[in-house]
Amino acid sequence: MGKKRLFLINGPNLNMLGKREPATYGKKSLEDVETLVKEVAAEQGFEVKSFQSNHEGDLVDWIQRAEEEAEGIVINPAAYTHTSIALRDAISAISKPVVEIHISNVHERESFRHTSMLAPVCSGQVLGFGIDGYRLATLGMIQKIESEGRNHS
Ligand code: CA2
Repeated sequence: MGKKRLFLINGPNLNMLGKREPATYGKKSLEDVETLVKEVAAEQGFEVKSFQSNHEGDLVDWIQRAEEEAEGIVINPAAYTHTSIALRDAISAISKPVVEIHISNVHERESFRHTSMLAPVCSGQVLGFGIDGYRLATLGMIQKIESEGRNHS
């Protein structure tokens, strides 16, 4: 059997990380985030497939792919967090665990960021820890996968 795999999915505008708004989103690039998650996952024996898109339907496609190709998903859905029934339905339709991560503390920002359409169908949520939140989300995701495996065997 091959290595266990996680999907790292980043939503709209996160390709701008490190290029704009460092006060809110830090100085690290999306590539730095992907490297961080790959390193953290590799230490736990997992490989990572990483995907970023500005398009809602493409994100839906990747969530669906996880059912066959990954053990779980770490996702920053960005602005679609607050609006997307399509992403919520896609997460509901798969059996794999999904952890939602936000770089900023959305609860100290505008009220429209306080609601997540996705949190009720996710296994967990990490927010407000900057880029390091991706590390926490990845470790939490792997712990969940490993403990579910133990429960079922
Ligand atoms: O805090 C987060 O991670 C967010 O998911 C980021 C989203 C925002 O809509 C959510 O409410 C919270 C925005 C991502 C935009 O990313 C940028 C990065 C650098 C420069 C400009 C935008």
